[in-house]
Amino acid sequence: MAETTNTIKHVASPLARQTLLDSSLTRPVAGVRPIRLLPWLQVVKIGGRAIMDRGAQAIVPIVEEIRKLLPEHRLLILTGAGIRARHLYSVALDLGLPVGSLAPLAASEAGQNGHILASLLAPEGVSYVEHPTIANQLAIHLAAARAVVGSAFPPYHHHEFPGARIPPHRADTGAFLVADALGAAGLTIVEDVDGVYTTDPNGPDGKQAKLLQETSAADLAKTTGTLPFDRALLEVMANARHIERVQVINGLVPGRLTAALRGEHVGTIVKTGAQR
Ligand code: GWN
Ligand code: ATP
Repeated sequence: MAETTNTIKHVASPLARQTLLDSSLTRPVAGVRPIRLLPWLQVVKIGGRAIMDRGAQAIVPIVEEIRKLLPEHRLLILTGAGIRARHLYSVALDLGLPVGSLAPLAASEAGQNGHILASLLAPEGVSYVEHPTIANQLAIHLAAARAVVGSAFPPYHHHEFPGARIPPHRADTGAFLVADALGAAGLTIVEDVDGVYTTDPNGPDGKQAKLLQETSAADLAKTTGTLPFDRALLEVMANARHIERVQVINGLVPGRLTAALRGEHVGTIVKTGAQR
């Protein structure tokens, strides 16, 4: 056999020879906190049903408020899907479509709301940016503009978890996932109620509903009632790496978003599992 000179450079890697399935082995390498990609970014999730579906009466004031906030903050504004997705779910479920088919259909409604919002902020240099742009080119867009708008839905598509027929990871979860992955300064969830209550304030027991000033993902996970955001968000919050708290606020009250972005406590603060 011909003699060969082996010139391959062996790069030492502590994970090269071991299984990725044993966390006690991977922890020394994978257990460190990831860097913050955009530590100055504020992420704002605008409710599809809570704000966008109400049309001009709710959208115009929030657009005015965002416009005034632009000199103070650099924003990733993400929109939820709203009522059109609810209609879509009922038609598609009636036809027997699987959750992986429903997820992108509902996501497209979140995108439509984003396009609407971005159009109104266009004079300020704000544009709608696509999912791949959020993934790879957010920094350049935010170097050119104070804010961009995108869809809050995560682009899971046919990779959506099959545990339920309605996609469990919707706009609130998508907004949190991207905020935490970017190591953003904060996430504010804009609803049509003052925050998280002990029970749905618009439900049959609404009179007994009490506003929670502060709570945690761990405490909410022990409850079984409804929440003003996706329940799957609690599980994602438990494993957060950067975002330590999320504030849920009422976007129908002028000034609440401005105050929340200035760090004031004007809604419900939900603590996550992320530690300093
Ligand atoms: O279409 O409004 O992005 O930003 O989940 O995928 O269903 O897509 O399947 O860049 O990739 O409808 O076309 O649509 O909302 O998601 O986008 O206009 O491949 O800019 O083409 O990850 O916007 O859209 O719906 O967000 O949430 O072309 Mo839309 Mo959404 Mo646009 Mo996006 Mo999905 Mo793309 Mo995507 Mo699809
Ligand atoms: P999307 O962005 O997905 O379209 P959204 O966030 O705009 O949706 P909903 O998903 O309807 O809107 O969530 C807000 C609603 O949640 C409130 O109007 C309220 O009636 C309801 N809700 C249910 N349970 C609670 C709770 N425990 N506390 C506060 N609100 C609750």
